Amino acid sequence: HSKTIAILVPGPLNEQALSRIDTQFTLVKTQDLVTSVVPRDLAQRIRGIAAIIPVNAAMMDAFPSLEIIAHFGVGYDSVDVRHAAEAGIMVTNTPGVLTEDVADLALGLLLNAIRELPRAENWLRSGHWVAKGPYPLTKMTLRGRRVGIFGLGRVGLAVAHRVEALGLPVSYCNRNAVPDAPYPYYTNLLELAENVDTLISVVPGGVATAKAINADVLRALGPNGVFINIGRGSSVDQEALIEALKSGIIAAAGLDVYADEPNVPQALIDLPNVTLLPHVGSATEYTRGAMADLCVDNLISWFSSGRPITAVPETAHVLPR
Ligand code: 8YV
Repeated sequence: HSKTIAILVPGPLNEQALSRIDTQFTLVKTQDLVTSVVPRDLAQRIRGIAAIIPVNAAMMDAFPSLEIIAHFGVGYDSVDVRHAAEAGIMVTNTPGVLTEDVADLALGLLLNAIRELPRAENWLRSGHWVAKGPYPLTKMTLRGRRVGIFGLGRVGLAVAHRVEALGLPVSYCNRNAVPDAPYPYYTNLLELAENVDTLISVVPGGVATAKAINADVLRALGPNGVFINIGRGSSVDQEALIEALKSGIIAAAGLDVYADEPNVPQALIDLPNVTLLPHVGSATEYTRGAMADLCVDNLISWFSSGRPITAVPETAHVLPR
């Protein structure tokens, strides 16, 4: 591929993705997307961006030859896709390759929250097993639970299959009913929450889902309620969640995503009935490698054939210049 094509990588990116971009294209690496750090003549030559960090309208406009933004990740709420579509800029993401690992993490959080696995392990590690005896019986169990899944996309479906294997009934809420999904469908999240005690959120970020999981939804889950989030922190009213966990409005939570990553409120960290992970849903070498390949393959495909592999729906119509 043409070394004349310059690809900007602002901020951190997977090593495998970086090295493949460097082999195929002219790699321009910067700390962040402050455009002033890219010399003017070089900025003119940037035809693609590969990034995890947010890309807004001003950043797109700063690169007059920009054709494609290859986002590293399936959720692309950090990219202003509306502006990209208007400006004729293709945006791609990395769906599919991370589905199973992310779905596995939902189960991990569910088991951690309900069976208190991190605390039980800590009991052993801190010598309590010897000194004080067995770990106390847990108040919660998975048995008898009804699970609601908010967002039945690729990952949501993979979570549903896992929950079925646990022997628990699944229902869901989604923008639209999913054809062939054998689970009861609710158009309304509050209604779903009223009919389950365990809610797993797998929705993307953005305005459509902003703070969708609010105080009312949490209250509807009830005092035995468990909330799991592997989607985006922006979909939760984090203050309401902290209050619900503090006051027993729900029983427990398991979180991989937060409102303002990597900042997790101390109030959340101080709570004993929440299990917290540092956004590791897709964080295996195996899956991150596959995401890296898909991210770079999108660039290669675009510049060699004018078609990306996994365009986001908002820019699927965009054609090469
Ligand atoms: C991140 C994710 O992209 O794919 C997503 O939407 O949230 C994660 O896989 C990943 O953390 C980027 O490094």
